[in-house]
Amino acid sequence: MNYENILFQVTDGVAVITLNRPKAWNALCTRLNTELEDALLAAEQDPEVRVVILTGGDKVFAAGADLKEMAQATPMEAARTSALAQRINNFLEQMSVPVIAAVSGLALGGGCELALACDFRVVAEDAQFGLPEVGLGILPGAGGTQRLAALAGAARAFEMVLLGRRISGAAAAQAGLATCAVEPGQVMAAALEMAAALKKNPAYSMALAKRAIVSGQTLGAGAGKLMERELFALTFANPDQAEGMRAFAEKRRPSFQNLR
Ligand code: DAK
Repeated sequence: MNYENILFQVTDGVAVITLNRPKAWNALCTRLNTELEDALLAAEQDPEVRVVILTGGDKVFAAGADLKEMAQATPMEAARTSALAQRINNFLEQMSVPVIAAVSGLALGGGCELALACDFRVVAEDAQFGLPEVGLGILPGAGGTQRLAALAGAARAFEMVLLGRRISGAAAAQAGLATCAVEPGQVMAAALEMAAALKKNPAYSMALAKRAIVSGQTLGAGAGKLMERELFALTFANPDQAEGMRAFAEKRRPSFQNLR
């Protein structure tokens, strides 16, 4: 697919996807979402890719769904675009590689929901997270109500969703909504540093550990623990389990194959 609204680059096992529609504050139009879904699939299918970083660049992460497009949509078009947005956010959780959102500037509405669907959020201290949908007569429809409450608690979710209050990147890190907040201008460097740390761990056990965490979040803790038990057993089907334990016994660094 020819990308017009995103940039996609893989370097040393790190796939960087950059939302790139600056004139519309990276508003998530259907074309952008279609390209994003395509790039995420490509990253998942590339065995060389170990980590995905999703960013909007230095100025803005994304100002939400494309309101101009949404305002004119027929009910059938609205159904298709909302299915696409939900597919993307669910796929981010289902990917076998860790996904880091690198957030500078505004992450509003669907942009905030997109960041919340990633596994890590490395954010600028002065970034702004907000869910203004209720003020527009709709509500966050791409999983935001659930993911926000799970990450930062129902009290914060009520405040941000019903009152439409924005919070800064620094406050988001304190509230558990972001993984860490760094100085503006240092976001991509911090995300790449995190990617390098993730790459040291074997791909398959990270993939299964991610699946166990997400299963508990989506199915409940009881089902999550059952999944965890089965997934734990599955790690023994991958050569990196034997290598990790052999390296420990031999007091050396493991040399993982990273099959996933
Ligand atoms: N959509 C379309 N265009 C946008 C946009 C957006 N969200 N945000 C900005 N733009 C466009 C502006 O229309 C303007 O275009 P031109 O007039 O130049 O053609 C250009 O970007 C520059 O914007 P401004 O002139 O407004 O610039 P300012 O610096 O004054 O303000 C701003 C920037 C980002 C603060 C402001 O534009 C703004 O407040 N934008 C809207 C933010 C917002 O309300 N976002 C939430 C949208 S609702 C669902 C999935 C997802 C969703 C719902 C359901 N399902 C799966 C069911 C998500 C909903 C949302 O995200």
